Amino acid sequence: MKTARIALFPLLLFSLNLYAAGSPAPAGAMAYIVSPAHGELVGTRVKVIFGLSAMGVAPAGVDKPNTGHHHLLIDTGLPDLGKPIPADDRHRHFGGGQTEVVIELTPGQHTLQLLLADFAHTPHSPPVMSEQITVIVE
Ligand SMILES: [Cu+2]
Repeated sequence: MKTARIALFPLLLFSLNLYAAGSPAPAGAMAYIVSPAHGELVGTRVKVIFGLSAMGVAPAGVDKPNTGHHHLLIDTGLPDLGKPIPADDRHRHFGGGQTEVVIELTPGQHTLQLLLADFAHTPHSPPVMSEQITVIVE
């Protein structure tokens, strides 16, 4: 009885871990912001162009290996990478497979970061994200 319990414990931990993490990402996968550039002076309407290498874009809900959809994090750090990304003004989902967006920003300094996630909006394992960049809105 005692042996069985000990043997089950790591198995349970392993399956919980699988459940929490998103779909696997291939080695070398990278998300990046094509535009604007880090430190760029921009207007209040900003076109953000999303870049992705070594993976493909697929709409949310489509469970296809090595794909995901973009999320733009605005003025916020990374969310919990083991859970679906929240959906609000600071965590914008592009579940249609979009690769660019025009956003409105107030004058001042803002941060932007891309985070790819799988069909269920959970970041990949390992996570595929861009650097966080800063833009200055005039
Ligand atoms: Cu999403």
